[in-house]
Amino acid sequence: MNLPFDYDHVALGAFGGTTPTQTDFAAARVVILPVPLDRTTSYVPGTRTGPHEILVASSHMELWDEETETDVHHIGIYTLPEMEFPFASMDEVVAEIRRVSGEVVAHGKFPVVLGGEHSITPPVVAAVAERYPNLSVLQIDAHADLRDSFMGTPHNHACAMRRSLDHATSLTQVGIRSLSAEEAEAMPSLATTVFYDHNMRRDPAWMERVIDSLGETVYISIDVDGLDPAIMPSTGTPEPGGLGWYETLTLLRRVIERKQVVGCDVVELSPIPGLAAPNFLCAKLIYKILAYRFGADVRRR
Ligand SMILES: [Mn+2]
Repeated sequence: MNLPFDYDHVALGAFGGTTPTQTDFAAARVVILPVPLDRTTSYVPGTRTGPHEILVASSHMELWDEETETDVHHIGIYTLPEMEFPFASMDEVVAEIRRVSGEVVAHGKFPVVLGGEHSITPPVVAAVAERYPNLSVLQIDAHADLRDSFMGTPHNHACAMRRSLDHATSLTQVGIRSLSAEEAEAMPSLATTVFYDHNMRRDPAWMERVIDSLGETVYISIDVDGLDPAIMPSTGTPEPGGLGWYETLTLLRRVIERKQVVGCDVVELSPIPGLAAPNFLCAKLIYKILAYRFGADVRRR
């Protein structure tokens, strides 16, 4: 691996499989960063294998996207080896994720971070906000994740969005259907706009309101438990309700068309052995985001 920065983690396959020859880092527009962190999950563990299973599933995707009529992998998608953190404290883990994602962003790449638990998001948001000030975060999630600390640490996955707000200018939360009284009380004093799942069901204009709540520059964080567990059962803290597949795609496409989206993550996949569909959903979701974001650039070539 020939990288312009210091990187010492574990080797793995490439997003999209071997069909698109892995471009070199310098030529790639998109960099996939797999972060199999599974430290603070509170219910069902298993996010450690999430990035691996997304990459495996991605090697079985058709690379032609019929909706945008593009082969978006031509923009160059470079997959970094999995990050590993033996014996590191959460403070050290967070610092290393921030350092590496900062290098990716500093080289002008669009980062796609694969989780792993949601606590990987704040250091990525910190790194992205350093390059793009006034950053808005769009979070798709069942949970508010606004606790100031949980189970003795401010880096718990239940604090992911509270920590992200240390770096982002605003937060828009979509699909929320689980939070504590403490979080509900804190909300009015935080720079967040919340779209509760039950309200979205009664408001045909909710997507427009989401777009209106965002600034011009947006980072997207997708906790897969934001989706309906009927299509996404492979997650540690599932909640009934949530977004459907096409609803999710429509929202993402509209946001990407109207805003400057500068990076994203897909987190909290906790693969169930023998159940491929949710893993494949994650791979496809990422490829769709890239098709919406970079499809026009491929068509112009
Ligand atoms: Mn969640």
